[in-house]
Amino acid sequence: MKSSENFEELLKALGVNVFLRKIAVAAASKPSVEITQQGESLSIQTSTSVRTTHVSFTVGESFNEATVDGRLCTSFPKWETDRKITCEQTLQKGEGPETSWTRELTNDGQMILVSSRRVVCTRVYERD
Ligand code: RET
Ligand code: NA
Repeated sequence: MKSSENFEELLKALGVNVFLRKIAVAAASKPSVEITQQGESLSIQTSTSVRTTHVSFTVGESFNEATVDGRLCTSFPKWETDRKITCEQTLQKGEGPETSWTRELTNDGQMILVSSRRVVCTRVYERD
């Protein structure tokens, strides 16, 4: 990861308390992300010292994942352009904030992840 903006602010907007936020922010500063793609199907594993998530999905089909603050949600990924996926999330239980993410590959080989719930968190990754 090359840069990260507003990650803590996003967790705050999601209601994560300051103690857990500090732990999450420290861990999320050194993520390791492994993405594999076969056609319309992607597999994304994001690892940190305190939390590792793994999602597999096909663009155009809903799937289950967790929001940045760890709540189960149903996600619907679609192509916004041929290099960008937009994904809207709906919580599986209870009322909650509307969250979404986008992932985009730039022409110079970066991957830009944007996560939001009104607050917009932008994280830029480069290939290892
Ligand atoms: C939660 C809940 C409270 C406790 C902890 C958390 C940790 C979250 C982390 C998220 C990392 C996200 C990344 C995203 C993509 O770049 C779920 C907020 C410890 C570590 C790396
Ligand atoms: Na993020």
